[in-house]
Amino acid sequence: AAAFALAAAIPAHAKPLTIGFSQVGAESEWRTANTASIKSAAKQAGVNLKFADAQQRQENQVKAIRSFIAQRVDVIAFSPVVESGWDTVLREAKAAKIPVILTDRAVKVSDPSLYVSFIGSDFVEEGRRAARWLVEHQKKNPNRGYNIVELQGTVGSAPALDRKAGFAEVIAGNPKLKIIRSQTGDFTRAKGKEVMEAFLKSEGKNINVLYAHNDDMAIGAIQAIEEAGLKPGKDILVVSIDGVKGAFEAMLQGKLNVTVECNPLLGPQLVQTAQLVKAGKPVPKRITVNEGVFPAEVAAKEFPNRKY
Ligand code: GYE
Repeated sequence: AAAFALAAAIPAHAKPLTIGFSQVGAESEWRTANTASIKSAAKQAGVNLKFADAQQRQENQVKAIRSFIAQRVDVIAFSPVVESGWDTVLREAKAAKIPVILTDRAVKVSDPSLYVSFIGSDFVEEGRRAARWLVEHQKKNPNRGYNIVELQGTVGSAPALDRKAGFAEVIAGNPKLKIIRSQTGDFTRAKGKEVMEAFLKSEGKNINVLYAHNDDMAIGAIQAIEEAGLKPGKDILVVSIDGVKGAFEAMLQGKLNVTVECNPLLGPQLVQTAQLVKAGKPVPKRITVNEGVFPAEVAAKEFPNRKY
């Protein structure tokens, strides 16, 4: 936070900063809020933002980054759709002396100097928080076992890998909590519904809990559960991540049990970090975001405060 105070020291009359930003896509409510936050923060700060939507494809992001290099933008920022496969293009950016800021999702690279900063949530912790809610719930019904189906996010993405790992870590060693099926729903409502339909077909009433890596997949799955004649939130507990408005609405209807917050409003931090980098000031290598957990019981009270 201390580093951000310096942003005010950057003269307003300096040549406007150009940021090239490659977004993952428009796959979820979270993503829509994230895009809006970045666009409005750039506008407010008088930043020239070149925005490219990758439609969830790494090859489109690589192309966008190469085009930002060719245009000689001041700073490249992107939310990497998957974790691996970035070394080559990031080396090209480094050779062109254009600093790279990661937002939202992390990368696995051999050389950490290929990016200056990563601004985003701790996805492993989010997975742990989701599982901790379930562990607490199970304690109230200690003799019962819970069969869990898991809807994973985009294959190879940091939030899917980390949310899976964090959840697994907390339920490990608890024989009452068992993941019986796990498949990707690509972070979308449509896929979440489709995969949940398949889970219900093969497992039927064996399913006690749905753990979805994001709210959109949970909302799609809730539809599938209802169409199968079961009550989401009761016959099948539903646990998900993000904390978008749609999740709060589902909680108010008793169809979702808990959402773990993942804050998409990263725009102001991104713009400030880019300004500091451009001014040659030091920035933290890792910038995290403060987040909460919202069980259904607090949904009515919290709903009016939600910004996304
Ligand atoms: O949880 C999901 C989105 O990367 C944290 O991507 C983000 C995730 C978010 O599609 O809804």
